[in-house]
Amino acid sequence: MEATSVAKRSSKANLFEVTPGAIELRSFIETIRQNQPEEVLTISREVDPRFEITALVVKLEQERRFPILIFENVRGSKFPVVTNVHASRRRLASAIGSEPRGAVAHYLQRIEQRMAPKEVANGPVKEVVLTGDQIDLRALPQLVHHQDDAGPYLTAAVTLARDPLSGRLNCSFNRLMFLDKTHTSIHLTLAKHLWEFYTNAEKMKQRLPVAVILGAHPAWSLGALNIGSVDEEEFYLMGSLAGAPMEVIGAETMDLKVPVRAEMIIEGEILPFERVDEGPFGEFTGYSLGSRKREIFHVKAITHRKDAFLHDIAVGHLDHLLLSTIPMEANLFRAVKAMVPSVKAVRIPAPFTVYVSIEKKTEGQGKNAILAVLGADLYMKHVIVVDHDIDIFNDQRVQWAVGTRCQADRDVMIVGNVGGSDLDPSDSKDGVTAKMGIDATAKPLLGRFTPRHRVPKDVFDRLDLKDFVPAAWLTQKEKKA
Ligand SMILES: Cc1cc2nc3c(=O)[nH]c(=O)nc-3n(C[C@H](O)[C@H](O)[C@H](O)COP(=O)(O)O)c2cc1C
Ligand SMILES: [Mn+2]
Repeated sequence: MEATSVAKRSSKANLFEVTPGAIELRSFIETIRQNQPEEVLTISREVDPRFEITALVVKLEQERRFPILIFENVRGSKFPVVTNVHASRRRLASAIGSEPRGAVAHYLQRIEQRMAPKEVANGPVKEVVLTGDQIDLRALPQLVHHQDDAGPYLTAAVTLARDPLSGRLNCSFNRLMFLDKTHTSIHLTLAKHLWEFYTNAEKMKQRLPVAVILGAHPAWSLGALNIGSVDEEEFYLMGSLAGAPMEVIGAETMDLKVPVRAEMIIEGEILPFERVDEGPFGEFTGYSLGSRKREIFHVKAITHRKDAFLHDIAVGHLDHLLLSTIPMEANLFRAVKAMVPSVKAVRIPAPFTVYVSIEKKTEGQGKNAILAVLGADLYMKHVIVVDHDIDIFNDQRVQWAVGTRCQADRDVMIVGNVGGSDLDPSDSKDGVTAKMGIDATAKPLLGRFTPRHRVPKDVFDRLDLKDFVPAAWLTQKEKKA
């Protein structure tokens, strides 16, 4: 395998044309390449978009390496492919100007303010404008990610749409399966915002115009994934998260303004009343699933940069999981804090699962935290709440708390027949699921719970191991460790 690390190139040899200081994905990658050259790997050898790109992500993952990957030569397409951009928490946090540990707090702080986009007269995403017969989606790299996938998919599609009733804007990620030159399917989770807009349009027998943004700066992607009220328009949080207004320009075929510094915009409409077989597809759950009749997206225009690349997300791998986790944790932290002001941390360790630590000050707050989580996120299914002395980044400590502070008949809440994710392989009811909360806080309060075993502090502080154990034994032990 001839893999050329861009680290070996001169620092002047930009991968793509970049505008210094511009908020755009390519400049973000270029900055990473200059500061941490080992985190950007350019592969010049031709790859088959069918499985090979994902296979290389998986092989690198097994070596515990998570670079941004740039595939210069993708069989069957003139567009290079960039993937794995979000596979490092440090990289993602840096996109919003944060350190990895403070990313959730920083995210919440930045989205407190909406930032209006700035309209500009022209920009790179309009360098090539394709309409009518010029449109051929098959010119794009046809990535098939996993073995049982129903076909090639776009996985880094950020959708922008307007509610035909309220006029509000929404952004989200939605997977698109290529169907033909001008059609894809689109996966709309039931009860999520784009589905809500779509059902409003369908009721009015209208098509729903959608602009698909490809090649989003990671701060925009984190903004698109913000979870909140349908009235919280993600479009106005993307600039806040990036720290500068998004530059936008009118779309060709619809009344929407799109980011000029994206790599590509696909404009189209979701058709009312029409459905097509979509899926199965290897998803964030780690399973291949989800074959259903789903909506159809009809493409009306494609605009892109002259030297555009196709942004892919290594679906079901770290690239995907880290990206969606930060906004979900931020939303849940905010939601729990509204009920339990002394919440300490929130972590999503596995699909549909969340750990929360709180400094419980009054009885019942463990269950308040559970209710807050289950009321604030469609996907979350299992919630474990622990006291603040438990490090929720350590699964073993969480299990210890469940084992020693929880009585199932008193502390476990189960609510059946609740809306959830239609991609949960354990349910057979297309997204209708059971939700469970485990209150593993000490009852009634940690301070009044059976004490932990401990040696008296004065004795502990007084003793020095060296006075009791031969020095040679101590060093020997250290060497082994
Ligand atoms: C890479 C990626 C792909 C996703 N694909 C879909 C999808 O196909 N359908 C969907 O409904 N949600 C998908 N999501 C999740 C939604 O984008 C996410 O729940 C979003 O917050 C929903 O927006 P809303 O709250 O405005 O409805 C995906 C998320 C990521 C990170
Ligand atoms: Mn929304």
